[in-house]
Amino acid sequence: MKQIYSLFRTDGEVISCERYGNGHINETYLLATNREQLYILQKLNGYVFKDLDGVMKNIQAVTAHIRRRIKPPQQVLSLVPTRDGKCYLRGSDGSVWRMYDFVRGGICLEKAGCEDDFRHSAEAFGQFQNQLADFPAETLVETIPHFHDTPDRYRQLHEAIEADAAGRAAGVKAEIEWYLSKEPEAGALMRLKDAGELPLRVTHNDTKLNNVMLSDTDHKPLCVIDLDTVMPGLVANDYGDSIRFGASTAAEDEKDLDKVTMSMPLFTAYTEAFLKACGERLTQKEIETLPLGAKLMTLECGSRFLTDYLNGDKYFHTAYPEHNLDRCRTQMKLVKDMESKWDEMCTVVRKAAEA
Ligand code: ADP
Ligand code: GN1
Ligand code: MG
Repeated sequence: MKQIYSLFRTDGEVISCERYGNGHINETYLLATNREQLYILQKLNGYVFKDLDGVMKNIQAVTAHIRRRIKPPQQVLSLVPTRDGKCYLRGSDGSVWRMYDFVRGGICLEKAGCEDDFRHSAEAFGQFQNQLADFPAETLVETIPHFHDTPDRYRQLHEAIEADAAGRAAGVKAEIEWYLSKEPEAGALMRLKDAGELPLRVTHNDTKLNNVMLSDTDHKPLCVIDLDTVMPGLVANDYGDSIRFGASTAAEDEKDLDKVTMSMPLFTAYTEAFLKACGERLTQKEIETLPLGAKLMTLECGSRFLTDYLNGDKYFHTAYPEHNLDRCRTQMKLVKDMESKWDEMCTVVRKAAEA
């Protein structure tokens, strides 16, 4: 690692370098220097992102745009240049490495400790969308084509079932059958987008709770991170992915499905804060389709976990062989729970929009 980090302009000499965080995609390291500076070093995932130059170009442009709009204590990710003045490093093997200043005074939560924490994450993502509302969307590289095209995710699931590359399909017949039974519902948001009924906006597209940093003192929003997937997208998907991960009463990989439900108090807290943060800009149709975003993002993510399980765990980082399967099962349980709470979810959204 030394030959990598020594090529960046750190303040002081690096004295430790350890694997860090719980991201499923990049390789993340925390570095400390003898001048008490902390840095985040990341090896970008070249399997997931085919255009790594494009990813970095987007991040430079988006962070520069946000930097002009934030007020302290809010922060934005800040890239550390390489010694020859570039914003990332390309290794001789083609790998791409980047370094960020460590966001000081912040914490990343894996689970909302209380409704207020989740409320604050909603404010952060709502504000993030406002900050990018006047960003020239056409200049963004589509870092993962069809990222939240749920019918296309189903196409990939069909391919994975057909290929059965890891020989796992026979063992997960029930899961395959359930996901396929939901396929007719998968295209609802894409159809509205294609019909021009939902606008494309600059969205984050990966709005998990651990992709936002809150202040370590009062847990107020501090900094939105993980900007690799900032692209034109649907508001319902940003909202929905937050609900999928953060309103669950259990971890994404919980084995005991009895523990996995969608918490209505957390759902309500997020909805109220999100609509307050960006509500005025949203169309009536966008607001109406927020519950659909929650359900379809959960269905889509679950189908991606199942696809990756069938493909032999090529995409998401896994800690054990059944990891993607456990994740796919929690998403099934969450979708079912959302279906049982559907009317209540729609009422909460309607009331929050009227408030
Ligand atoms: P992945 O795409 O793999 O999820 P992230 O960019 O989200 O990668 O980083 C993984 C984790 O590293 C985050 O969840 C967060 O805990 C931590 N992290 C990333 N960037 C920073 C930063 N600039 N300051 C502090 N922590 C960070
Ligand atoms: C990945 O990078 P991370 O861990 O924040 C994934 C998301 C999934 C999520 C599931 C680029 O997010 O789309 O929803 O895992 N990111 C990418 O936890 O595929
Ligand atoms: Mg992340």
